[in-house]
Amino acid sequence: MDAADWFRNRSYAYEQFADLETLARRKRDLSLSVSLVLPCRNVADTVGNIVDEIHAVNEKALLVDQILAVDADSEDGTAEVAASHGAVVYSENELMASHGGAHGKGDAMWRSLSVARGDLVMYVDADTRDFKPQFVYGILGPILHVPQIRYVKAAYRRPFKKGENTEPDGGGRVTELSTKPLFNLFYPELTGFVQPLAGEFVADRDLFCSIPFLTGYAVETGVMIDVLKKVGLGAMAQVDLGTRQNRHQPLRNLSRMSYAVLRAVARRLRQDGRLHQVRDPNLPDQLFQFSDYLHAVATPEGLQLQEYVEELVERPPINEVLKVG
Ligand SMILES: Nc1nc2c(ncn2[C@@H]2O[C@H](COP(=O)(O)OP(=O)(O)OP(=O)(O)O)[C@@H](O)[C@H]2O)c(=O)[nH]1
Ligand SMILES: [Mg+2]
Repeated sequence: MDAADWFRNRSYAYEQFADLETLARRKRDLSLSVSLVLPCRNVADTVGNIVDEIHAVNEKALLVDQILAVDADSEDGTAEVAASHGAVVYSENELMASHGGAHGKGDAMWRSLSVARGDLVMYVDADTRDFKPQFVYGILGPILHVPQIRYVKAAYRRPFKKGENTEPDGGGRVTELSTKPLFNLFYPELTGFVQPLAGEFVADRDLFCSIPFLTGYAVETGVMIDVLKKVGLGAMAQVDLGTRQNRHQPLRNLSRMSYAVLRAVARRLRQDGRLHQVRDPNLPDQLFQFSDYLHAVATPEGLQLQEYVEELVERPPINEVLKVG
């Protein structure tokens, strides 16, 4: 299965799973429980509403059995807010404490597996401002309904808000400028993902417990590559959730976040021996024969996989050309 086939067969829309009763029945029939993990660092302003929305979904149909907030000992009262709305709160530093202090987001997610009891574990970023019910049921839809699927990633449009102005697709700068180009070059199987860095994704706990987790902001990149290696592209899926608005970080912070993504890819490339298989459409013997740049995007009309031909011509040193002529 190449990326284009995968995109056609494994992209879903949340509306397909909006019948919560059916989804909950399916979950009961399969005897599956679900843990939802919220990695939290200074999200007192958003986490309460997110936990409320999860409870609201549960009142319609029981989809989430355990709501965990794993907090970076935030100073803004995140832990108190999350607890008062009914999440079970852990400090990231008290979990797996023998491993020392936690190293950022990825470590918090890894440590949460020591207390997440669910057969399915779902991670959800806690800085979403416009959290909607489909962030819960949409992501669970494909993994509950399609037996081959073991990992589901969120897809959405990401508006960029500055003051009064909103750019509908201006968010997700690290994704667009680092992750997608890197995947095109080194992990072309993954180019069909619209939001490869989305913090909203689910898998069975056995899968998460059998792969390494990179710490900090390298976690999503590492999990994508390691899940691909473990279960193959056919067991992965994405679901369009509409739009997602979150807090924006300053460009300067994104430089370091990009570096984390690059390091994750570089480390796996070396381990996988893929450096010698770099996908360059101008060279023969390609692993994947599709056009040069695959760009997966979310649009008001749904998810699209756009293809661009990017010429990269290498001119010889001009001395060599001029002296012949
Ligand atoms: N426990 C814990 N959570 C963290 C840490 N860093 C970030 N988070 C949480 O992880 C989620 C995503 O982190 P963000 O900093 O928003 O990173 P991002 O979503 O990749 O980046 P943006 O696109 O700029 O939002 C949020 O819920 C954060 O509060 C950390 O060190 N520890
Ligand atoms: Mg965020």
